[in-house]
Parts: sequence; C-alpha cells; structure tokens
Amino acid sequence: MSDFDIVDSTFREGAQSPLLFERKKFFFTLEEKKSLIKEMIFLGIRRFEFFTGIVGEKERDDFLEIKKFAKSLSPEVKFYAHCRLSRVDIDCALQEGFDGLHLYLNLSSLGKTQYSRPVFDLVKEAKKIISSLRESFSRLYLRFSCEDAFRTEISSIKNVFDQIAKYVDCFGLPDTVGLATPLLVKKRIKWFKKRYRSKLLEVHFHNDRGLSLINALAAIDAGANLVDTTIWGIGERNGITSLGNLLVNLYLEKRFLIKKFNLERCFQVNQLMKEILKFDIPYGESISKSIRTHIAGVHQNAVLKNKNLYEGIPWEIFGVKEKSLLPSYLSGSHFIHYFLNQILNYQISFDQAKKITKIFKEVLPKSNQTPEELLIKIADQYLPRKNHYDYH
Ligand code: HCA
Ligand code: CU
Repeated sequence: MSDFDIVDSTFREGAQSPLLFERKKFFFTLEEKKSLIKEMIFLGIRRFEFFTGIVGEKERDDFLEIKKFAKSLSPEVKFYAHCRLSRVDIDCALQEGFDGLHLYLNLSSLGKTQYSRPVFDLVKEAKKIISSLRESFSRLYLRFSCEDAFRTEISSIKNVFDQIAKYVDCFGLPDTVGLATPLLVKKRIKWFKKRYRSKLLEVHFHNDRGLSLINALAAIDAGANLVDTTIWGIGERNGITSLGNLLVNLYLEKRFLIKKFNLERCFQVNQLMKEILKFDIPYGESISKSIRTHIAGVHQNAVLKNKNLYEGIPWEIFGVKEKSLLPSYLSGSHFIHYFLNQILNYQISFDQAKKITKIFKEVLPKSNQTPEELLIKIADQYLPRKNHYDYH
C-alpha cells in the first residue's frame, strides 16, 4: 500500500452533520449515495467508511448495493465498517462483507464515564476480540482507534496500543472534539511513529476550532498515512477536514502524495453535493465558483488583463473552469464595457460605457432588479445588440 491515502467518511461522519438536518435532508437516498460515490471514485478515492447495518436496515441494504456498484467501477475500492468494540457490530460488518473494520474505544479520562466497566476490563476485552479476529480472518484489514486521542493521556494510549499492536494493520488517532493544535499533533505523531514503526496511522480531525485542515497537514507532515475527510468537511458539529481543501493544500505543498488523484473532478464532487442538498457550497470551501468570481471594479479590471493578479491558484486544475465577473455597484466603466461588449454582445463605445455605468450606478440602489437585469435594461435603451443570447 502506498504511504498516503484519503479515507472518505461522507456517508458515516458526514451523515452525522447538523447541516443536513438544517436542509431537512435526514438521509441520503441510495441514488444520491451512488452518484456521490461514483464522482469520488472518478476523483481517485478508493477507501470509504460506512456504518454497518446495526444502525438500520436502510443502511445495510444501501451498503450492499453500493458495494456492488462501486467495485464494478473500480475493483480497488475498499469499504471499512465503523464499529464499536462489540460482537454485534463486528458480526454485522463481517456478514455484510466489509473489507476492513474501523474499531474504536474512548479511553480518555472523560470517555471512561461512557462505559460501565473499568478500563482494565475494556482493554482486556479489546485484546481478546481483536486477537481472535486476527486469528480467524488473517487478511481482514483491522484498524483500532483511541477516540479523543489528543485529550487522552499517552500512557493510556500506549497501554492499549502495545497490547494489540501485533494484531492490527493500522491505529487511529482521532481528534474527536477538535481541540488539537498542529504542534500537539506533530508531537503525538512523532511519538507514535517512533514506537509503532511498522503500523499505519490514520488521523481524523474535527473542526471545532477551525483547525481541522491545518491539523491534517501537520499530521501528514509528521508521517500520518491515512486522513479522514468528507465532501465539504461535513460531519458531527461543524465537521472534519474537507476533501477538496485538503487536496488543494496537498497540491500546493506535497504534490507527490496525490499523483493518483484526478483533481479536475473536485469541482464536480462539490457541485453534486450542492445539487443534492440544494444549498450553496459553503464559503470555507476553496473549490467553488465563488473562488473565481470577481466583484470589485479594481479586481475585475485586473483579472481581465491577467487572471493571476487576483487568482493565486490555478483553479482550472480542480475543475473550476470559468471565471465569473459580476456587474455590481462596485464595477467601473472598463468592466461594464467589457461585460456588455464581450459577454452580452452589444456594440458599445467607451464613451457609451461611461454613460451607461453612471446611470447604472445611480439607479441600482433604488432598483428591485438584479444588477444584470438592470444593466441589460439600460443597455437596451441605448445600444443595439449584435445578437441576443443568454450569457449564463
Ligand atoms: C464518532 C467519533 C469519531 C470516530 C473516529 C474514529 C471521532 O462519531 O463515532 O473512528 O477514528 O471523531 O472520534 O468520528
Ligand atoms: Cu469524528
């Protein structure tokens, strides 16, 4: 396996997002899941985390269908089951034919209150379950993660990891409450890599402090092998690291890690989520039309001459092909000339553009029309059009 990969958790962590509830989207339909997963496979994602059927029959039926569908698109696709360390969850995942298990336990001082048994007992049970799984299924991918790993004392993590290291392929260090900082992340990962040299490490960062992206980058820098992401970063509370934002940053910082990804598909993945949720791509997402939309007159004039002046990243690479320049109260006559002539196909001189800009700016604050509608209305009074067409 390569040194680095992304694990998509849109249908597990993402399904826990309040944003979906705000949109009255209480679950993704099977067709929506299939279309999203198809786009992600085209983008190059090969690892997906799902709930098991223990959460409900729809989840199980959808998963079985999606597994068939995804593997027909790419036989390399792997599905990992989000499992409590309990026989019921594990048996359910095994029956459904997952490629691996994502097992987790909370051993932080707070987490201990979650369980009715002492830690000693939990660790003993974890070892028993995981070692017997390894014995029965020598090729099943096993990941064990210590929930809330950045608030858990290293000694507790060490205690459980040491006991099960020989049975698992991968350990997980999730920042369950989004409190970690890049410095702490690097420190813990360096410790981990030194102690468990041969083990893969998966990380998972919540965004409570707005640090989920920078923490993921710090973790990769320190040697993490797998990073959990979701489309738009949706997830419990305000989510986790966003798939698109992580790829943009790895493109800029560590391109060699993401050679296998077909970055041009990023925009389509984000757009598809927008269509499904009927909700604009959030502003915190880099890959959207807004990233190439210019409103201020100074910016509009500048990008007409050279887009790099106000666009620092080659967004075409991520599939954002069109720049969009919107006539606004802030536009100047150069831009209005360009917009009417080049985009809307009016015959217009620079003097006429000046006059129209003046009227446009005077009337716009009092008008109920959109800036485009108003501009067209004014232009139609003064100018001939070569031929009409819809510029959108
Ligand atoms: C959860 C918590 C989790 C688990 C991550 C993991 C977290 O919703 O069950 O399995 O590594 O943030 O700790 O998402
Ligand atoms: Cu989480």
